[in-house]
Amino acid sequence: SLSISSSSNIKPGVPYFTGPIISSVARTRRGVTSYPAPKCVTDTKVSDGNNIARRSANYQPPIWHFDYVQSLRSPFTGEPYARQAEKLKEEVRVMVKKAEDDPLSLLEHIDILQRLGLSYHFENEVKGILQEIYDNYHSNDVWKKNNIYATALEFRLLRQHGYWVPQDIFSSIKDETGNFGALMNDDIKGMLSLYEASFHLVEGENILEEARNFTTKSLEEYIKRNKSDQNDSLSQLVSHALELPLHWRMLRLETRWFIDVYEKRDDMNPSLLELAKLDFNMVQSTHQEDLKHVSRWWRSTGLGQKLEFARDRLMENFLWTVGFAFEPHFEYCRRMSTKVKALLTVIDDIYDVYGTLDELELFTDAVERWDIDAMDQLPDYMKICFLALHNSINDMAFDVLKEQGLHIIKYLKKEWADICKSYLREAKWYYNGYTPTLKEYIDNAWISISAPVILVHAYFFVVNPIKEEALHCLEEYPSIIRQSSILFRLADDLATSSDELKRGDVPKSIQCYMHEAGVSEDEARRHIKLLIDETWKHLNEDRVADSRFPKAFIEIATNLSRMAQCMYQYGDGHGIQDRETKDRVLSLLVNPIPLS
Ligand code: 0FV
Ligand code: MN
Ligand code: MN
Ligand code: MN
Ligand code: MN
Repeated sequence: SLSISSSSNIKPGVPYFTGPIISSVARTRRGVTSYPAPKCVTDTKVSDGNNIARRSANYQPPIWHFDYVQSLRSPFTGEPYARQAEKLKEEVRVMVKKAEDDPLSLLEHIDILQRLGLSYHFENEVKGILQEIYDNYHSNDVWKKNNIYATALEFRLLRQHGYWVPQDIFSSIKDETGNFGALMNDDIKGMLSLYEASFHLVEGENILEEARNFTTKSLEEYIKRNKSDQNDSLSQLVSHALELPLHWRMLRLETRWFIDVYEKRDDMNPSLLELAKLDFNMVQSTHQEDLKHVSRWWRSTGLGQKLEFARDRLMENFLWTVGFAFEPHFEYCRRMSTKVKALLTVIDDIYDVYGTLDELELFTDAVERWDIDAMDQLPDYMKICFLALHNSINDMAFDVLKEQGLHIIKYLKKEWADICKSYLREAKWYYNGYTPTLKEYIDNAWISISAPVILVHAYFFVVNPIKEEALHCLEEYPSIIRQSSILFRLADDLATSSDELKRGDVPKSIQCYMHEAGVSEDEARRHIKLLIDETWKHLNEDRVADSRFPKAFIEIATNLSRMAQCMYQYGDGHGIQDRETKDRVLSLLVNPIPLS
C-alpha cells in the first residue's frame, strides 16, 4: 500500500511532477531550517481550562443562517415549467438537425449549448456530431480551410471531449520564419478561438504553447487599442477570456455570465435563450433542495456551534460542490460531497489552528484505527468531531452497501487516514520550525489539500455500478487525481499562505520555493503560477489518455481544479465569505434569472 509521507509514493511511469520541481531540487540550500519561526499566539479567547496556548484564525461566524437557508424557495419546480422546457428542447433539437450538413454551424451550436449550460440535455446529439467530425478530421474540408476560427473551434471541442487530435494542424498558420500572426492579421475572432484551444495543450506541445503566448499578447494589445469601446461584445468576450480561459472556468458561473452576454447578441435565438434561463432556474431550485438537506445535517452535527475556532462554512462548501457537479442527476453526490467538505474544513482547522501536537497524534491514531474505542483518549472537542466523521462516512458506505452490495469502508477510511497523516506531518514541520524543499512539500501537500479525499468519495457517489478494477487504481491515486490535487494545492497556497504564516503555519509552496531557490516572494509566486500551467498540461493529458474512469469522474476531477481557481481568484474565497463568494452564492444559489 501507499505510504503518503515518503517520496516513494511517486510510482515509476506515473506522470507525477517532472520539470520545474525536479530541476529546482538541484538548487536546494541545505541546513537552513528556521523559516518561519513557530509562533504560538497566546489568545485568552481560545485558551482552554488548562491554559494551553492555542492559535486563532479569527474566522468570522457564518453569514448564512440556518433559518435563511431553510426559507429559500424557488417557484421553478413542477410540471408547467418542466413541460415548457421539454417543448423548448425539442425546438433546439430541430434547430441542430437543420444544421446537419454544416459542420461549422454544428460546432457553434455545441459551443453555445455548452456555454449556456445546456449541453447535458443533448449528450447523445453532441456525441454523435463530434464522432462524425472526428471521423472526417483529416479531410481538408472547405469550411475550415484557411479559417483559424473554425480550425481552432473544432480542435478545442474534440480535445475537450477526449479525442486526441494532433497540434500540427496549427503549424500551417505560421509564416516562413516560424511566427504566428502574419497570416492572422486582425482576425480577432480567430485569435480568440485559437487562444481558447491552446489551453488544451499537453506537455511538449510547442506549437500550442507558442499559439497561447502569441494570442495572449495580441489579444491584450487589442483590448488596449479598443479602450474606448469596451462594451462591444467582442471586446467583452476577449477581456473575459484573458482573465481566465474557458477551459479553466467554473461551469455554472460561466453559464450565468454567458446568458447575459448571449441575450445581447444580434444572432441570439429566443428559444435557446428562454431555455437557458428556464433551465438555470430549474437547476437552481434542485440545488436549493440539496442545500437545505445538507444544512439540516450540518445543524444536527452541532459542529458549527461546538467548535467555535473552526470555519463554519456550509454555504461555501456547497458552492464548491456545485462547482464540481451541477447537473440535477448528481443530487446524491452533491449532498454527500458537501458533508465531506464540511468535515474536512473543520478537521483542517483542528490541525492547523487549534489542536496541540499531542492531541493531533491521538486524533490521527483514532482515524487510522477507525475505531470507536479509540475515542476515549480524545479531548471532548475531538470526540464530537471524530464521531460525526465516523458516523457520516459509515452512513455513506452503508448506502453503497445497500444499493450495490459493495463494502467500501476500507477505501473511505484509508482516505481519511492518509489525509490525517499528511496533516500531522505538516504540524510536526511547523512545531520543529522545519522548511521542506518544494518537492518534499508537494509530495505531502497534494494529499493535505483534501482533493484525494473529495475525489475518491465522489467516485463512489457518481459511479454505478462501481468497477472492482477501478478501485485498485483509486487506491494508488491515479495521475488524474494527483494533478487535480496539485492544482488545488497551488491555487490555495497563492491565496491563503500569507494569512496562514501570519497566524503560524507550516511554510507553503511559495515560502518553500523562496527558501530553496533564494528568491523573492514575487518571483516565487511567478514560479508557482508556472507550475499551475505545467500541471494543467498533465491534467489535459490524463483527460484524453486515461480511459479507466468514466467521463463523469474525469469531469469532476477537472471541475475541482476549476473550482479551486475560482474560489481563490480574488483571495481566500473559502474562509472569507462576504466578498466575491457572497455575490457568487447570490447569483448561483439564491436569485433566479428574471424571465421576460
Ligand atoms: C482550504 O483551507 C480548505 F478549507 C480545505 C482544503 C478543506 C475543505 C475543502 C474544500 C471545501 C474543497 P486552507 O487554506 O486552510 O487549507 P490548507 O490545506 O492550506 O490548510
Ligand atoms: Mn511535466
Ligand atoms: Mn491544512
Ligand atoms: Mn488550513
Ligand atoms: Mn491554505
